Amino acid sequence: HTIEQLKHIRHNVTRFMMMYEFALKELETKIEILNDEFLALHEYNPIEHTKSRVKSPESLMKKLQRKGGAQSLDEIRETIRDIAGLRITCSFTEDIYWVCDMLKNQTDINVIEIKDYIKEPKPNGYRSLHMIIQVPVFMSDRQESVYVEVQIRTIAMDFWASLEHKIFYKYEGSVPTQLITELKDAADSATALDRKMEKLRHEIESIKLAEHEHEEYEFID
Ligand code: 0O2
Repeated sequence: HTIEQLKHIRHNVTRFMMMYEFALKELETKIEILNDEFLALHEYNPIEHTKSRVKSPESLMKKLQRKGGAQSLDEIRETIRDIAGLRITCSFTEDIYWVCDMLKNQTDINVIEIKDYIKEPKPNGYRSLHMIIQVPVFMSDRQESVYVEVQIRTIAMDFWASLEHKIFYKYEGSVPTQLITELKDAADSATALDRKMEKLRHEIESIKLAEHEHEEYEFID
């Protein structure tokens, strides 16, 4: 390649990666609006926190190799749909489906795929709701539909997944059987905790409702 050609490639790659940063910025604002609105109306935060990342070039190259490579940036874009990732952590499992529905309802968002690893956890115990969506990004000379992978989980699911991820990498994929069993056991405990917390939440809500009805009754008297 000549210097000019290399400059051109670099320019295109920079623009390509920037597109994912923009898509994440847009999506994060959308999530913030939903959360703030919900907080104002219900005095409650369905989202604990969010974390976004653009895949590192090393990790992108590895995944591309696994998928058989690509000839152009357009091909990379279609093959690797998690270059931009947003992880949303909620307190309760119910909130996960609320966030998912809210994203589905946004008319400028295209939902491409949903994988529900909560209803059907992975054999190792991994739970999370994954969505592949397309977000429109408006730039000076064009509009792009950008793929983003959204992972929505509870705090317990996130705690488990981050530990499992570390262990998986430490053992480079070949985790000892004993650890696999213990991890599965921990995943079951995380599921039980999520159920327990949701049950408590419902109990607290019904107490609040009863108090509210009682106050109204006194007011009418
Ligand atoms: P990283 O480093 O988190 O980005 P794909 O490989 O994406 O084409 P797949 O495997 O069907 O197809 O995608 P899936 O199941 O939606 O999972 C993609 C991402 O979910 C992973 O990204 C992880 O972030 C997370 N994930 C999936 N399974 C597990 C699991 O068993 N344990 C943990 N800790 N995370 C999981 P990457 O690219 O693998 O890694």
